[in-house]
Amino acid sequence: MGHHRPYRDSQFGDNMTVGTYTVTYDVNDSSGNPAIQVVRTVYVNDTTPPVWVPVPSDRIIGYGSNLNYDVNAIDLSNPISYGVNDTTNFTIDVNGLIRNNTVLNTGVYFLNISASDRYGNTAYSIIKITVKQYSKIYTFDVDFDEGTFIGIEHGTVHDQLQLTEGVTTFPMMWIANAGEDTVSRWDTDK
Ligand SMILES: [Ca+2]
Ligand SMILES: [Ca+2]
Repeated sequence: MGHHRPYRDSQFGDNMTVGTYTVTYDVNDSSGNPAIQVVRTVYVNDTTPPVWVPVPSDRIIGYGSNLNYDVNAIDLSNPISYGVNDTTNFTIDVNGLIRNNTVLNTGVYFLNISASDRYGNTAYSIIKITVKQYSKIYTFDVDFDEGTFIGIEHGTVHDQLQLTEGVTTFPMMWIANAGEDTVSRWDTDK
């Protein structure tokens, strides 16, 4: 009984590319004399979807700002093509960079991202994109100084507002227009 010495082709590694391969086995007897050569054909298919690296995660953005989120999937059968289910609000480019198409309303968007290899095996990932209206609380002197004060100050007691001692005339007034659902601005210093 001879033993088998499989011939290993250089392209026949651990990570096999899709294709058809011919594998030749030279069978020797125990004395090393050549006996029978056996030829086998091996078919390699890719049936596995790409793998997310890292797995996409949820995003939170402020209203009026833009989403710029780059996702990545890897696979032996490149190139990978990316897709998103909501093409009204989002796009994804060939590198997996997700952007918004339009100004996103506040709320929650569930986005189904796909990554397909060259043979159509597809991985999916659903992420939640939250668009929030951030509000700012004005508490400190530095916050107050972002605006213009009329009739108030924060110098006597810091980090809070109080009425100024002197009488200040407001520089404008809004006057309701009789009979119309409108207002007019009246600059009192003119
Ligand atoms: Ca694959
Ligand atoms: Ca990417």
